[in-house]
Amino acid sequence: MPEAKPQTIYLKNYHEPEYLIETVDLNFILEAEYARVVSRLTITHNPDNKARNAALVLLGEELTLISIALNGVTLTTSQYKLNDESLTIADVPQNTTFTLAIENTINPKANSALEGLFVSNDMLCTQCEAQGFRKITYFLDRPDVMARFTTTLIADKTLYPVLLSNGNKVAQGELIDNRHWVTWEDPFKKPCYLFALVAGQLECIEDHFTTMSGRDITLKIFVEAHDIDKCAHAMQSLKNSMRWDEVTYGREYDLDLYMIVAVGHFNMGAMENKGLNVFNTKFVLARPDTATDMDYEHIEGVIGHEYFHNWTGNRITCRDWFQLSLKEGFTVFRDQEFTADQTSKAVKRIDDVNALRTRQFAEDAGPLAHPIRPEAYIEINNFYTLTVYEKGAEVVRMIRTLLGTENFHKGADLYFQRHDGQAVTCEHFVQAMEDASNKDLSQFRRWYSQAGTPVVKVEQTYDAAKQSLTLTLSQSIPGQKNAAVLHIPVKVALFSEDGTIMDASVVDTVAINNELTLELREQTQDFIFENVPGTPILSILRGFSAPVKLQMSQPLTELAFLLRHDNDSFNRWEAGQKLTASIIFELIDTIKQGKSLSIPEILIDSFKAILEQTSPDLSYLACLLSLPAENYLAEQMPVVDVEAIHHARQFVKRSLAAHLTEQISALYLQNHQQETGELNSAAIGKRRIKNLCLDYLSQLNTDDSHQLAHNQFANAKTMTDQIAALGSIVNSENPEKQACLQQFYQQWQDEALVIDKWFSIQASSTQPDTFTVVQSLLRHSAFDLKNPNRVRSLVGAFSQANPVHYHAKNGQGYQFLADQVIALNSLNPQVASRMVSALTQWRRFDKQRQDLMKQQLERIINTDNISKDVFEIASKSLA
Ligand code: TYR
Repeated sequence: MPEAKPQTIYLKNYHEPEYLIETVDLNFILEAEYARVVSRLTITHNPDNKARNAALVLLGEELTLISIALNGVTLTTSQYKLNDESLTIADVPQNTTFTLAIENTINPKANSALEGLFVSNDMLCTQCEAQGFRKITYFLDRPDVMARFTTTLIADKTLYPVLLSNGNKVAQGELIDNRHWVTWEDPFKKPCYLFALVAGQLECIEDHFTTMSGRDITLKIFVEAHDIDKCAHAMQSLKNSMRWDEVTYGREYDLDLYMIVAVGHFNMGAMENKGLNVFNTKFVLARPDTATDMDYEHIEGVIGHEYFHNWTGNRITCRDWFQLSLKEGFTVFRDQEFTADQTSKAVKRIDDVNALRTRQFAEDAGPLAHPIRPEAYIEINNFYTLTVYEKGAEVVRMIRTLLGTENFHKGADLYFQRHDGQAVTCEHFVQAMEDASNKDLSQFRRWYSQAGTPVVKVEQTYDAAKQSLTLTLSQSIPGQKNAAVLHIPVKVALFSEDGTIMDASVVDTVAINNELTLELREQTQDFIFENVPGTPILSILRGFSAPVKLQMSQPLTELAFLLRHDNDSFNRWEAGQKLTASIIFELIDTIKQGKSLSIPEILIDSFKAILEQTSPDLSYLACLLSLPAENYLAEQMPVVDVEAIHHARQFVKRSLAAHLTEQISALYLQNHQQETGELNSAAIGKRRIKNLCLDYLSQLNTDDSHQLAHNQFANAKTMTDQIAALGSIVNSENPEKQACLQQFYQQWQDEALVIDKWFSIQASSTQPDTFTVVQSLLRHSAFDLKNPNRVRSLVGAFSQANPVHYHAKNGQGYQFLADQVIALNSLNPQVASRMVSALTQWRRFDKQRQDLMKQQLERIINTDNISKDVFEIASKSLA
């Protein structure tokens, strides 16, 4: 247990700040093991807060205080109170602005939590969201206190030739003793979580962007010297993002300089600090031979995400951390649409829904379920969740669906116009959408306060005499007491047997190209379709129009029909997923009865038809040919049977490969022959489908399939091809396995991000020796518990992407994970608590596994000095 019982913070207790900070003048003397901070604040009593004479409470953690002066007069120790979390000054002026000068020191090198000021390789950098600024100096560390920052950095010229902070560089100079200084000024008010500084030996690439109003912006990407040849894609992505936000949302960049710095040690993906984004190297560095096509796509997506935050997050920020989805949900929605426009809309939607359904749905059904606007937290870092981000984005998407694109953009414009420069709430966002469109969103607002994934049950009755179809939709949220009745947009189309769409209508419902958006607002509601000439085949929840689970029975023949004919790219894919999933579930039953397995013709025929099809979007065809993930299948079982899922799914994969070897091989060759290593979407599509074919073929474990994988590995022009081949080799009985792994390591030992792949491919292997391999990788000289990317690539991959081995019956996987969590707890609580997530779903498993997982959770909770982060996740999951 932690020493004092961790406190819970509630949304209902929000109150306005008593004091406001107008300006912040920061002065840093930087060394790796010792940084001195002088902070001069101008402070006023907040006129909006009626309480007078409140003490001034500044938050600060892990700081060594040297001195405080109020209006130039040094305070004696009796004039303030200091504890582990705050500095309180009881008596401060109420009617005038006053200044406070605080001097303190910190030790960046000792900071393995990577929050506040820390060291990555040899550079110094900061991470302040959510509450890291208080580890730099004493402050009103809350997002509704917005101030203007000026920052001066002083450091050794040789060790730290580059000194960066937010805004514009306004002055610089040299000092004696080989030191230099730079002053940065950020003209925009911002909350302290958007503060950043970076100091180090960095190289940069530079480019320019002309904004829609003709302003010239300098763009710079800073990296360590040996990475300078891997920045071009990030730069292009930044320019694409800037243009896209102008064209799509009419938003222009506001400073003259935009900087991105890539750091090797980072807890999350990236951070949108004003004018100075700090990125995990994973989302910046790319060269065709070191990064996969997916890496390229993710880099563009994350660069876009952080860039879009400049308006949705920085210019307009959150009033308090409960409103996190205000900036993150909206910004994820924006980056999803950006990527969709840059790549394939169909594939992007499928990838996003896949991620949502396998991971967010599990979170929303488990002990840590929370609404996209949570009501309570112990540690806010635990609420950077899939729910706040991904479900938050789905909620924004539903608003667009309900309002229509045009009204949605009017709403966005109104939101920007009303709230620029403010710290606001989710309610302000919905209000702007409502005001701009006149659409009543009162019931829709419940999505912000209701946790859990709704189940929508679908029943249909066709009346041939009346030529009408009655669709009965009912909603419920399993596991949530007194669940609210939500306002759910359900897009529907009806198909005739000949594959054409029917021209049916529903009263008061607009149809666009014969697609209707039904608005489900009741617990149970009938929708009557008129003008339905024959029994229709229903395509429902098109485009995944709401984050819900559908409950309906649809015969395999109808699913196969939709897989052939649906003109909604999402639902066409979805039909294939449902078809395959129901076959896998039947096989699971067969396994349990101990009978022998066989694969139905309908699946082989459907796959054969897709394999023989041509399409300009090969990435999409690859999605159609992909089986549902094990985690997604697990989501749908009352008691997860990891082994049966794995075996049934593998059986399907192997059988398809065996029955369709000829077609799959042909498709492979056809798309492999002219591999040029290009990065356009046609070339990416070819690689995606080709590597899927390779994966199928390697299930056959024949000499031919081994040879094919090995050839691709040895001659690969891109990392996409090399790692796909290595994956196939590692997951089969390929005799070249050890040699390839060794060769890959030799080839890439100096590229940290590639070595991460080397770890994770082994950690997620389904081969029988995986656990032993994982244990030995933990002792590998390249493994480092202090590097979050490395931890995720080994511990994360094993516990989150390797269900069969992680859930081994004897509990060794759970124990392994708990050991790592306990070791990480004192080094990096944020990463430790993320790793606990693989234990939180224990209720989903059989009794024996439940007990083993609970034991490990209890062991974790009883660790000495358990962090708030880990304590909150572990204790809530046992409650
Ligand atoms: N705001 C960041 C984003 O773009 C996420 C983030 C949060 C990054 C906390 C770091 C961190 O410590 O999503």
